[in-house]
Amino acid sequence: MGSTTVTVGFKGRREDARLLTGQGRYTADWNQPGQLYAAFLRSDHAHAVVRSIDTGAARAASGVLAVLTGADAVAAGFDRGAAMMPVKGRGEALRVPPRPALATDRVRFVGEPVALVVATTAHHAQYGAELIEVAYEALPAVADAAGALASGAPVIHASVPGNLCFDFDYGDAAATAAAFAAAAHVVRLTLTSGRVVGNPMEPKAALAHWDGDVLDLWTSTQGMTAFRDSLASQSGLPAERIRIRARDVGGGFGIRGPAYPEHMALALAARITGHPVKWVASRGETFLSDYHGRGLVMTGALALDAEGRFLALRHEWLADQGAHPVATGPLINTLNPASMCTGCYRIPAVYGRNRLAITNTVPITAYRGAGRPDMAYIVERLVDEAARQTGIDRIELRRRNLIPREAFPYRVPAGAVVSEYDSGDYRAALEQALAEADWDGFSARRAEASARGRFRGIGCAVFVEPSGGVVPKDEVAITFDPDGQVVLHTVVTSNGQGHETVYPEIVARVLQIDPARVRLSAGDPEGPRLEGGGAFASRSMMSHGAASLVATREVVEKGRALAADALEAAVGDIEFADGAYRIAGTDRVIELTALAGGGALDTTTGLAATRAFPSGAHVAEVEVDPETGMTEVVSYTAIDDCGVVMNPTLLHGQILGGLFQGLGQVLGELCVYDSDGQLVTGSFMDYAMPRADMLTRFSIGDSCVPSPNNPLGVKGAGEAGTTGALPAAMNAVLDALRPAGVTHLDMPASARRVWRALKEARAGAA
Ligand code: SMO
Repeated sequence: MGSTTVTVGFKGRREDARLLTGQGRYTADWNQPGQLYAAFLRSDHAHAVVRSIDTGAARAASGVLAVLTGADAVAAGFDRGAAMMPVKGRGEALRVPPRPALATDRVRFVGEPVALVVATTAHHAQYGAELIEVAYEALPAVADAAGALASGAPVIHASVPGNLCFDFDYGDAAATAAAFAAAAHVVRLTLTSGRVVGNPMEPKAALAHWDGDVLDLWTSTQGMTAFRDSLASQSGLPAERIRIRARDVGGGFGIRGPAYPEHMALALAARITGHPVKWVASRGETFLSDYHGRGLVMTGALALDAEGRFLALRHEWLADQGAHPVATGPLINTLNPASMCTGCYRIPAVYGRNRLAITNTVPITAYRGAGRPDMAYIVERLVDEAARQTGIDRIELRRRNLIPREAFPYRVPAGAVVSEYDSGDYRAALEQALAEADWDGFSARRAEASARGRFRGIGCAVFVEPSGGVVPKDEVAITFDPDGQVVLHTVVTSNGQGHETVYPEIVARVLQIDPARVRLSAGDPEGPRLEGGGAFASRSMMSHGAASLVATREVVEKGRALAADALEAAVGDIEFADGAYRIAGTDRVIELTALAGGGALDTTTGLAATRAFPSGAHVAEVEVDPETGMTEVVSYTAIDDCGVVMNPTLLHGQILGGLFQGLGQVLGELCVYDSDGQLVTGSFMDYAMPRADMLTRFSIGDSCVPSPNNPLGVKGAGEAGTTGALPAAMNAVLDALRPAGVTHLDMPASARRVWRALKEARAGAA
């Protein structure tokens, strides 16, 4: 249970040689004999009535074999909306309007698929799409959540009055009100977590092919079962007649979880033409149609007593859901953040209300962190603000209020939202991060920066987040190749996490053999039939990793009885070590794999993955150039409790990737719509993706408290970097700017915004 700091050192992963030499197999790499190519015609209106669609010229164009419109989608029954929301809100269920694979009489966001052209080449399909004439009648559009809920706003779906698709609350309103009434200090902040675009390296792509009445769909996905079920619920196709095929996936981030209308349209096109149909999105289509993330306006209020003890918290969130509630969008804006609504602090009362609005924009779903970075962000900015207002040092204020190690399991006072932090030592992580970041030496560094004309700031964040999610059971199977290779089968496929490296290591550790003797077979529809979820909510280690451990132990026990028979000894006399059984005290040995013939050791095991709560303490240090507003993260320290560390290289790679994704949002990423619903940031020219030089000095360490909730003791790491980065880095930016009179700033701290904030502060002071 000790704490260790591990300096990041990169050791190769098993999949790297394949992936780095162009031998990865992404969706676009799959082909089927006789395949055709598709192109989508997308709406260029944010909100319009579709009066008519003339497909005549397109159908007559060279190479074009079919043109599909919304009428085809409706005729096929591919027109159901789908969004996950297991609870009711304030008396009403989530409103999910129907959603055809292709728009019918109305378009509701720029980029919405309107027609699909199938042709002999991708270029012919694209050319055909340009020949389609759509008669639109423009309607007033609304591109922001507050505007959508305002009276008189255009109604986007007849079945969603006032554009409010879900109204949710949690906690104890009365207790919270009483605590606020008795408070010595009340701190209030309204912050945005702006809309961002996931932008996986691999754009959305699919190859649809009907094998009789079974749909084979090659596509990039975070989980074949969730994807299959998502496609089934939107299309009405029975799940057992859908086979999702994915090998390598070039990034997930939440947005590769669900099936999209494009997938349904391609399935339909393959059925109608009788040919496999392939489509690979352009980067422009990624911006226009991959579901976006965040899109929040959050108001938080913290009540403190005279000694700085936290008494109560109040949250009020306004979440933009885009033109349709989809996939986990509603969940991640309600239950996910509510499960961590008091952050790492002992706060007796909390009340939160989340309103989810429909707007004329791309729908929103989970995006790395999925509501958690936002909650960590508002809580940790409130704590810094409380420190400023009360005059209590911001670290001291945190020390006073952190949940102590002996208080676990800790039940969050979120009312009907049941959430119990499993384990942690937040104070230890904080102290470790402060030491590693040389927090106490900051004033000298600030003075030195000041002498160079730069504003230097330091910020910290302590955070906790639920990981795991909602899958009842995750199964893995172990089989044996005739040549003695152990094969681990999982339903989960990697979208960059290094499963090929780490899952075999878990099996090999139990068997005490070289991991090279274990091979991962992930997501093979022809492999053993397995139930289970995919890679989301930082879960694939606690779910499939833990199941691999349990399954391998079962294999060893099965083998023990067989070994006893083979060696003609009592089971009690059989020892297992180094992949072999031995009669204790003798040299009579038999290899485990020698007993595996005829499937004798084949094992399928399922595990119900229980949530865990990874946590961490991060410190960011930034410098701002007041002449340009350019903000640079000069150093970053991340101390994370992801539970037991399975493979430090992969763990720290996850943390680092998460940091970049969080810092991307802090420093530059923002998806902007005009008030009329036109997407302004539709390419990398306008949308500032983070680059490798954004963070060059960093230290990533572990402060491990094992989770009691799974056999590996792991907690998940995929989203921790992002969750910590938002509050830590923005607190640092504010710390840099406050001496210059800036009291408030929203993400991203882009040069333009920072420069303007400094200018306004100077004008205000003058
Ligand atoms: S944002 Mo995630 O894939 O739960």
